[in-house]
Amino acid sequence: MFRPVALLVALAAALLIVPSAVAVRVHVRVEGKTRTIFGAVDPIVDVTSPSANAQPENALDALETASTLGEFFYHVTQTGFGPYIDQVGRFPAAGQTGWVFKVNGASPPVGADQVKLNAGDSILWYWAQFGVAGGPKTLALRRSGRCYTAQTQDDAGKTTPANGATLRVGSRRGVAMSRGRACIGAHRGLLVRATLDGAVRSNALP
Ligand code: B12
Repeated sequence: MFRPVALLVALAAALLIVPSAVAVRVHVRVEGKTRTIFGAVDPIVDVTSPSANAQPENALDALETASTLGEFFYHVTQTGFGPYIDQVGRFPAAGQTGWVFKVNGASPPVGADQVKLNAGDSILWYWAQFGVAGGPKTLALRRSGRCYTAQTQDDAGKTTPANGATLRVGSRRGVAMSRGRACIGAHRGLLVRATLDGAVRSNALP
């Protein structure tokens, strides 16, 4: 039979070991300049930190995990602010374009390695072109029955109906959304997503 002290020691040892084996389960998507690079449907992936000392897992680890699962290239360079993702897939950051990320719809004001992840978070990495008005809004698509609602999200995560958005059903011709809403018929096997000029394409839904 275990003595209480031995039991406590065994428990403490177990707790010390667990973190290096445990992953955080989050949604990850990577939207490129012209197409989705990883996770159109915002899949759940198990993100682990490459180093037990660097836990908890962060938004850079999420990109690393997606890159492994999706076999796509990305590149990190060290800058005065810390590690900077200067390329994902084919396109390097240049001039007013580059790679940015959001967590749960909002753009963190710090580098990806500084943003710790919690289970259930949604991480979106995307190619962005910046102008005088700032960067592009992102699009979030939801479904209720046969109707879809698209909203734009700014860097603070504030949502507004995606006026002028188009609902795309597979590669079929798009359906104009009215105030970011449209209802469609059966489309078995095809994924649906929303697009809007100047905004990052939405997640895909069945
Ligand atoms: C232009 C710019 C960008 C462009 C860079 C385009 C390019 N060609 O590479 C884009 C829009 C892509 C960008 C992205 C981001 N940026 Co920025 N960016 C700037 C800005 C306005 C100017 C930088 C610059 O050109 N300096 C002049 C050149 C000569 O110096 P440089 O050292 O070579 O600059 C490079 C680095 O700064 C790097 N870089 C740019 N942003 C960031 C952010 C981080 C965390 C790191 C490590 C590096 C980095 O890109 C620059 C050009 O290659 C600064 C604000 C400022 N005044 O510094 C913010 C700034 C550096 N960015 C910031 C942030 C938070 C980000 C993002 C993390 C935002 C996000 N949530 O995604 C991302 C980076 C994500 C990633 N890819 O790893 C913060 C950093 C705060 C902090 N303490 O960490 C700053 C200070 C703005 C702010 N006040 O909030 N950024």
